[in-house]
Amino acid sequence: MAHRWKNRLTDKDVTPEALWLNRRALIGGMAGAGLLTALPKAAKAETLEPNRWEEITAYNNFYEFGTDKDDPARYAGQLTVKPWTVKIDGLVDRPGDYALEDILSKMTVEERIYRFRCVEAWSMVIPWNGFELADLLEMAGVQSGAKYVAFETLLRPEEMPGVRYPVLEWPYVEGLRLDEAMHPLTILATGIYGKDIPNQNGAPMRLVVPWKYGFKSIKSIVRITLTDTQPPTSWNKAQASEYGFYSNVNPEVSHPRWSQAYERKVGEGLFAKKQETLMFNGYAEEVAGLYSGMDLKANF
Ligand SMILES: Nc1nc2c(c(=O)[nH]1)N[C@H]1C(S)=C(S)[C@@H](COP(=O)(O)O)O[C@H]1N2
Ligand SMILES: [Mo]
Repeated sequence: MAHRWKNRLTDKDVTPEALWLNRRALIGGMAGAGLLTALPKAAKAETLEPNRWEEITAYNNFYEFGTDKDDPARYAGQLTVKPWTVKIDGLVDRPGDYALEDILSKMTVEERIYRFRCVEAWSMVIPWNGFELADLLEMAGVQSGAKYVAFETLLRPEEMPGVRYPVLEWPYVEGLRLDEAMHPLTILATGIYGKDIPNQNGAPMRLVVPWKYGFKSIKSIVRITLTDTQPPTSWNKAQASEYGFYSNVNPEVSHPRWSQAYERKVGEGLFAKKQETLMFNGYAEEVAGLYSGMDLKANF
């Protein structure tokens, strides 16, 4: 299917692969703000010693494999990603279990380049391979009553040591409004830097929504449900005052405990000048229209 979006970024903008591979170490040098510090106290106390949390905030991002800094890389290798099926259900004409191989045989998988925020404070430009979510939704036939799309990650305790701990409610879930889901910038990624996506990055298929904070990009998706009501999301369930449904990158709306107005480029070092975070992560031209008339401070 023809892509409807023109890339403005070039090869020169892409974060060198070596820097991407080492980003955990680079980012880990920074103390302080991070997503997981926001977890309810009860969850923290039950599962981890307090002195570990600084580390966790800076390093981890696939909690099904654990919250230690190198757990995802260490344990995600054991995840069985072939064969893989995605259940598409709810308000669709053709509900069912779709085999990823069948889906891919009908899609044009292209290398797309996005400017992408990681761990909510660092910017990178990542070349993802994937296809538009809209193409898959059209394959399933979206019914007229559908207003939202709900996503669910695999929950397979034998292969996911982290789900023993109630750091989040499992399975990990996310959601988009239907118009966000149908936007050409919203992709299902199956590759990165021209290779299969590594398990710890969400193999074999993860969402990428480049104008939203990183946690909206749900990994290892097994179910996509079209609904008429706004679906729950994992981070909103964990801490509603800090993580809203929309989670659009917005320098004007601070996280309750830290500013989100500035970011650093991965690889430029801790003492490099921070750059201003761009509205919608630099994609305002493409996506601002989706939110016209909405109060983005209330709908954060
Ligand atoms: N299923 C699942 N998806 C997830 C997460 C997770 O813990 N489980 N972490 C999210 C967070 S907080 C971030 S920042 C991104 C990180 O993606 P990356 O590892 O490709 O940088 O994945 C998101 N998707
Ligand atoms: Mo994150």
